[in-house]
Amino acid sequence: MADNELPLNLREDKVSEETKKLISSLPTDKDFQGNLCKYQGSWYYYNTLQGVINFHNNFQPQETDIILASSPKSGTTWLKALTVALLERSKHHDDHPLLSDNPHALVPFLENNLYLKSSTPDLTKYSSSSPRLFATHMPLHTLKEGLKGSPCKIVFMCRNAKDALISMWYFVCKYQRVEASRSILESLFESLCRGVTFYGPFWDQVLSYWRGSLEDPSRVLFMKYEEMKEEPCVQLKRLAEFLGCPFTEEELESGSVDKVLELCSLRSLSDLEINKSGKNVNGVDYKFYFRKGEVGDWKNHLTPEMESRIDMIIEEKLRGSGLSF
Ligand code: PAP
Repeated sequence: MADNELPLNLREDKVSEETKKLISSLPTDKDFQGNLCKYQGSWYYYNTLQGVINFHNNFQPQETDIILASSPKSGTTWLKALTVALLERSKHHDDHPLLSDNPHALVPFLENNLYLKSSTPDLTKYSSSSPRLFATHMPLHTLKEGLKGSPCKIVFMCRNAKDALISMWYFVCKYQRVEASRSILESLFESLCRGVTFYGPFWDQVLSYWRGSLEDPSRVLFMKYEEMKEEPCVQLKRLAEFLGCPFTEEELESGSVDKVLELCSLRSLSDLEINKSGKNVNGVDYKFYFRKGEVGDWKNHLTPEMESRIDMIIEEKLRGSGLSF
C-alpha cells in the first residue's frame, strides 16, 4: 500500500519538527505496517505519537468526562456502543444516535482521531452531551498525563491476546485489501511475542489498567471481552453502576437491560446502513470493525506451537499481578 493510501494514523505526514527531534531520541522498530517508536513504554506509529503529544499539550478535561480505554481489537466498538446506549437510554426511541452513527464517530479516539487530525480539535460538538465520551488505546500513565489530575472515570476493556491477534489479522488485511495470508499472521504473531505492536507491549498496556483498577476501583473499571460475552447482563449492570447510572427496578422489570444489549449486538449494529457503507476519519470502512465476535476463534488459526509460545510469554509477564486470561 502506498504511504498516502495508508490510514492517517499509520502515516508520518503530521509529525512536527519538534516531534521528529523527539523521535530521533526514542527507541524505534518496525512492524509489517510501518515504523514505530517507543514513547513512555508504548509503541506508536509516528502520526499517532503526534496525536499523543497534541493530546498531552492541549486537552482540557472536564470532571464528568468518561474515557473508554481498550487494547486494540478487544471490543472497543462494543464498549463504545454500550456506553452510549446506557447513557442515552431514557432519551431516544427511533432517533437513537447509534442508528445513524457508528460508535467510533460518537466516541472519538483522543490520540487516534481528534488530536491526530489537529493539535487543537473543536470539541464543542461533544460538549452538548454531558458527560463527554472519549476513547483511547494509550496505557493508563500516558492517558493520565493528558487528564492533568482530573478525576474522570475510565473504563478499560481487554481481551485474550490470541483472539485480539486474529481479529487484527483480518482487520489489517481487509483495509489493506490483501488476502489474509499466513505470512501476515506470522508477522503479526512475531510482533506480538516481541512486544513490538501498535500500543504494545500488550501485557504492559493491560497491566497499567489492571493495576489502576486495583488502586482506585471507583475511578478505573477493568472489563474483559470474554466476561461480557459470557454474562452480558451482569457486566452491563456493572458498567452502569460504575458510571453512576444504575438500572432502576422499573427499568429492570421492563427489560431495559436486554434492550441495550440488543441495540448493541454485533448483528444489530452490523446490519445498520451507516455501518455497512460508512468510513471512519482515518479512511477505514466501518464494516471492517464487525466480524465474528467470538471467543476462541484463535483455535481455527494458530498452531499448537504458536499457542504455547504466546501463552508462556503472557503467563510470565502477568505472573504475580493477579490477572490472567
Ligand atoms: P478497534 O480496537 O480497532 O476499535 P474493536 O472494536 O476493539 O476494534 O475490535 C473488533 C472486534 O470486536 C471484532 O472481533 P473479531 O474480529 O474477533 O470478530 C469484532 O467482530 C468485535 N465486535 C465489534 N462489535 C461487536 C459487538 N457489538 N459485540 C461483540 N463483538 C463485537
